[in-house]
Amino acid sequence: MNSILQQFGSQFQNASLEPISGGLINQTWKVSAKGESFVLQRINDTIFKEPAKIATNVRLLADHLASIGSDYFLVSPIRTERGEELAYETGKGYFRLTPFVKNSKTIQVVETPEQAYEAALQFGKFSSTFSDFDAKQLHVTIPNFHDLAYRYKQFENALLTGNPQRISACYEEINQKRSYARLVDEYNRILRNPVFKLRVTHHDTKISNVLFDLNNKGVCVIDLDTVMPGYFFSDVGDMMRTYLSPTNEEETDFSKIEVRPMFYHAIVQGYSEGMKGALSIEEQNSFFLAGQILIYMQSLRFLTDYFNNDVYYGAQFEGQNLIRAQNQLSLYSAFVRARKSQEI
Ligand code: GN1
Ligand code: MG
Repeated sequence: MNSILQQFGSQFQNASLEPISGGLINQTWKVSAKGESFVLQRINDTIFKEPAKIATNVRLLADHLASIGSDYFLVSPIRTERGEELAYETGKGYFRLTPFVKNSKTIQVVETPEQAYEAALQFGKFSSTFSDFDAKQLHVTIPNFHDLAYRYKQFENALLTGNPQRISACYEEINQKRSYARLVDEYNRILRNPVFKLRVTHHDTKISNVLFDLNNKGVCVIDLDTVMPGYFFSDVGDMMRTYLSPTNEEETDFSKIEVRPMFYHAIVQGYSEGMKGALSIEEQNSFFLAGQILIYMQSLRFLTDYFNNDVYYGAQFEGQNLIRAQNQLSLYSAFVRARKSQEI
């Protein structure tokens, strides 16, 4: 990676790199150079087909903050010596460098409702900070990313064109997915209803995308690759999907999957506060639906990828994406059970 780092200046000559694990899509390293720390990320350009759009989006947001004199903390990329927001090298791809925010940390698992509250507050603040910015100005970095109708179509297509052995062994999962297809109608209903507003939306609200300070207060959100015009259900729903259970999508022992009601209420409270009254009544009444849509969508995406021979998410072992899909279905059931018993 050293030739990439050189593009950012001679101070990186003897830089050391340490991989940071986490995401399924991009690769990330912590870089130390001359006593300072940075984060280097290789953008997966099979998935983000036009990485320059990400950089443009971050610049548009930063310009907007400057124009309104906001002190909102947006982690912007460091430019190369040639003034570019991305370093590129044939065969290696696109890289971005950002400062490592001092005295900050990330967490991998949500252990307390306070953490869920802090994160939700940050994601709410992020959207509400840009309430005077026309979200439609942002580039769409991944087309149809959280479009449930499109994801459902991809799933039905995979049933026609995917791996026949894998498909024929998944009779039950396929039926389950189809039995929840009414969520696609609910999703379409949201899109048609103007009380659900198009806003600057993060689209990847997992806990490791929030920086915390050393007193465990949220500082800001990071990983702005999927910041696009979107709807509240994406950010709220993905928090439900990733904060409610102490397990994540890799858990193979489904008996450990549970929905922790206090964490649900912490998300609702934190996000509502962060949005500073911008949510419509209908949006406020749709927190549960947001969770349903996102959990279901992720399960569909994993199963679709399993049928498509793991081309999108990859797999470290045979059947990994099937397990992820089943895990998310099991989370979906726990989520609905918690609602029925009025815990959430
Ligand atoms: C991907 O790479 P990561 O973990 O930030 C995916 C999300 C999924 C998530 C599931 C661009 O995010 O939509 O929810 O995996 N991002 C993309 O773990 O597809
Ligand atoms: Mg991400």
